[in-house]
Amino acid sequence: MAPATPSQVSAISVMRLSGPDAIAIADRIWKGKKLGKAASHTAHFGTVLDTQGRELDQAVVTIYRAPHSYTGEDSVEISTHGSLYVRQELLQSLLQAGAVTAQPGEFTRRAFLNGRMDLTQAEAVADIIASESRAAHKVALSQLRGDFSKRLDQLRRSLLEMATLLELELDFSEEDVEFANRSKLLTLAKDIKQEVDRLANSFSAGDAIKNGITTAIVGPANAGKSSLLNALLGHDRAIVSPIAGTTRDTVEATLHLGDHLFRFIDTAGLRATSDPIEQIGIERTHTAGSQASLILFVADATLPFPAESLRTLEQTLNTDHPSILILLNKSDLTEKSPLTDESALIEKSGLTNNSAITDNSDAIRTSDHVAFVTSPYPPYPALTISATGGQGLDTLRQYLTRHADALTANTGDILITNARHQQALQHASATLTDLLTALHNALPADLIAQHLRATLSHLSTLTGTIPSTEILATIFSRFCIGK
Ligand SMILES: Nc1nc2c(ncn2[C@@H]2O[C@H](COP(=O)(O)OP(=O)(O)OP(=O)(O)O)[C@@H](O)[C@H]2O)c(=O)[nH]1
Ligand SMILES: [Mg+2]
Repeated sequence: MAPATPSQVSAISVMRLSGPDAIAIADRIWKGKKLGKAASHTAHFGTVLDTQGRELDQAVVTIYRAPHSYTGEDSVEISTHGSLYVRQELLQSLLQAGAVTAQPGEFTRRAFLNGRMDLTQAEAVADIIASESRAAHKVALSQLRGDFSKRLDQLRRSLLEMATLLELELDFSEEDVEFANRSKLLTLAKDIKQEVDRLANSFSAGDAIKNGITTAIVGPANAGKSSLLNALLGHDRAIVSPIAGTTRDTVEATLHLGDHLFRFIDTAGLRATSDPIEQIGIERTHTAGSQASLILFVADATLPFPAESLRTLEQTLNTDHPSILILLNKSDLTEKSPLTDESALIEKSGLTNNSAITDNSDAIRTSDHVAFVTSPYPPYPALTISATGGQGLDTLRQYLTRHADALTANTGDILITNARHQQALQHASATLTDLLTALHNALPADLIAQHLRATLSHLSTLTGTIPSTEILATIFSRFCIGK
């Protein structure tokens, strides 16, 4: 038993019971039609009683009979008025009537153990509850529907077929027959590895969708990074001052743009400093940059472009193709604003080295086309803005949305959003490499079968066909009580 709604004053409050005695226990605190006789999927109006048998509240009780319930067991949902007092008294009353309190995620855990859903679907339940944007919700819903499970099932089936043929061959090893055509096996294993790798690699996009697209705001001290964060958020989140070195530590804030959630990280300004605390801050700036999906490099447009800072930053990034957008800020102070300088407009070809903008440059430029200027540091595109005046910020928002769209568009139909899934897929990919090597070297059937079985076992941990208690404990402890 557990409350399914939060501990707050609300219109209604729902208490949930599941298990073979659920309906009998509900009957003990109920005045109304006998619930023990009620059919599955029926709702009943009546009165719930407190520990003394006094009327507590009017309520609607919904009955679900096994196996047609969320958990697969007999279940009862009691909806009362959303008073904290009623909720507490009802809890006591149900405890006295024989119910026990549920652990976090226990309902979903039982649903999994009773075969109502597999592990990836159970995890999707937690994701859908936590989803904060349309994109995150869409991925979680697809996983809950079983799209990922079905794809895994297809992969497992193909592998099982191969394994069966190999086992047959082992049974008839005396006769030197080859049931499993080796070149067919090789093609199949290659295809499966390709799909497993694609799924494992979709994690970076999936993670960005689920937890927000990490966007680091980096650049020299005093360039207006914190002002930009505040302007994007529409409120003063970070401290802004004319003193260089104002931001000492990273400041995080989330914002919805289009269908996506962004996680902005304002950082300490890059400059030579002897202050040990500021140095730590600058180290953190580099870390934030290397972990970001997109870097907004903010520079003061009234000063020479700080190419050296950008070069140093580039060296700390662990990718050869970072997504960096240069923002030339304080354009309101430049004598001849690049915003009006038509000759500074970049041609389409000037954008071709940056993947996120290449596909979208036309669309962005039509609405606010003068904001993009010749880049002081190709291949990264540059945009003139004014964090305090607001110029160029609409274009920046469009750029961000399009970056997010591009990030999530090319990843195929199924995305993974869970580090556990990525790890299992990476393990499966490693054993598939062993399998391919064994096939290439025409190794004996028993060795090939061994790699096949290892791959199958990694894929099985995903859906929980072979769950370990440790995995189950980790997954369900992340749930809220009552789910
Ligand atoms: N005129 C003008 N001033 C700006 C603009 N953006 C920021 N400023 C000013 O520049 C100064 C520094 O701004 P911050 O946002 O604190 O700069 P920062 O990059 O976060 O600086 P550090 O945290 O020290 O690295 C402040 O006085 C801001 O008001 C702008 O677009 N135009
Ligand atoms: Mg700052």
